Amino acid sequence: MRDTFLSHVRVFEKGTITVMESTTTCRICSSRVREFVDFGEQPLSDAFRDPAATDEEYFFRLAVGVCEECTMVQLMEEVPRERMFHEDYPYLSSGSSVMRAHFSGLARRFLDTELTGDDPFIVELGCNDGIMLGTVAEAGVRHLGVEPSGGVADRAAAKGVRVRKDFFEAGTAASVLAEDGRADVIYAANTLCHIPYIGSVLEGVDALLAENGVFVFEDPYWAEIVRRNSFDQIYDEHFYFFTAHSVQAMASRYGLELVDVELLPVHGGEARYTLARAGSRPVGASVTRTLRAEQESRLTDEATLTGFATRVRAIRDDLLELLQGLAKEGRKVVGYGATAKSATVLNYCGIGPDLIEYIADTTPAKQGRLTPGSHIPVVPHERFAADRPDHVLLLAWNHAEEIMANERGVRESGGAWIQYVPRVEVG
Ligand code: DWN
Ligand code: SAH
Repeated sequence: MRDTFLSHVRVFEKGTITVMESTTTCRICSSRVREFVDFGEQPLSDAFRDPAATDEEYFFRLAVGVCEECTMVQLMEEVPRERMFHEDYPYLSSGSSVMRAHFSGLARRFLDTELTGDDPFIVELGCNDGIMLGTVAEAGVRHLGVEPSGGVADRAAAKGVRVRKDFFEAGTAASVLAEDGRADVIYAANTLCHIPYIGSVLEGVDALLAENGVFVFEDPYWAEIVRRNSFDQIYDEHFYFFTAHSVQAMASRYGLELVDVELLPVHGGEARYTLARAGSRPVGASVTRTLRAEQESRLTDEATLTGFATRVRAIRDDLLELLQGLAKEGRKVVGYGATAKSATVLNYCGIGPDLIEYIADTTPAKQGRLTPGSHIPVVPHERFAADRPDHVLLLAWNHAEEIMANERGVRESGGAWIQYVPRVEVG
């Protein structure tokens, strides 16, 4: 059996072998991290491959552990950030109308409640294509997006958003402070959980945040991942899986306090945390309520975590059995949504082009490419609309309502959707 506390993993890079040591101590508090689920060797989730490429793919060991002290759930191993976030990072936040409404609504809320002073200033980490800051820019309010992925940052700039192409960390915060002064709001959606060096981010927040400012971030909520068995939220880019407990413990190490928690329906269940300087704002009832609920559901107890790992293995077996059965019957099975999440499902279950003919996706940078590791062709939506597949594996299940409404044709032509969270279902 693998020694989970002192594990080493081999990473093959273009013919040379690099030995990387896997994380064994908590990135927040340096205590011991206990591993509870292992998805094996996985590729970079957003590294959609040119079919003509001949270089070897990068793999790392995807496993998750929990800190025995501060309860932060985190990956055992870190992928270097430049491998994931670069000029060609393909994910476009604005690809979903539900998400566009979600973020413009939040921008308007910030404008009405937090950005009301003389010359307010908001900073967003990971602004992507400007899905949130576009509304702030339209309102003429001072803002800055900090976004390391050049291509998506350019799209934000084209919407009139002021962007700095950079990773946010303590050094970036110091330079933003020198140029623009303190921020009334620092915001990050689906980004803070992507940053293993979170201590540097929180030091940066401490330096940059106005005295009565707020640091607001939203990310997949660990309680929902456990409840829905949504194990595919676990992939290279998602390094942390927050709870109110772990966020509260983390905040207090940097002079910050958790003052509000809001549960969100998007992306399969997220939580939005608001931090303020300790003592600067009243702590809302939502904090106590969420902490109590987390305690009652024993979110990070051994039994909960082993139960989760067991259910994940069962989903893998059921999904594989279903797809193999359909292949034997000669059914036409395709996928929908070449998500980052799908890398975990496809590679963990061993699903390739023999079981899924192609995956339809609206993102131009993914089309014509192969999915990382599993090498399933990604095709434009038009091909999917013209075909009449028997079954469609919904890999973007977090957008199920939106997609199924747009793609009524699947059922109307006698086809069926396959879902795998919270369990394998066809219908
Ligand atoms: O945290 C992250 C989230 C916010 O976005 C990033 N690490 C990466 C990315 O994760 P993902 O790729 O799993 O996100 P989505 O939003 O589930 O991706 C949806 C995919 O489906 C996109 O490639 C676009 C595509 N899509 C489509 O083809 N038709 C989406 C919709 C709504 C559609 O109608
Ligand atoms: N906020 C968007 C994008 C999420 S994808 C949304 O919710 O849809 C994660 C984004 O974080 C990517 O665009 C990536 O380039 C960016 N990112 C990764 N590390 C970062 C860092 N250290 N600072 C700022 N952005 C970062």
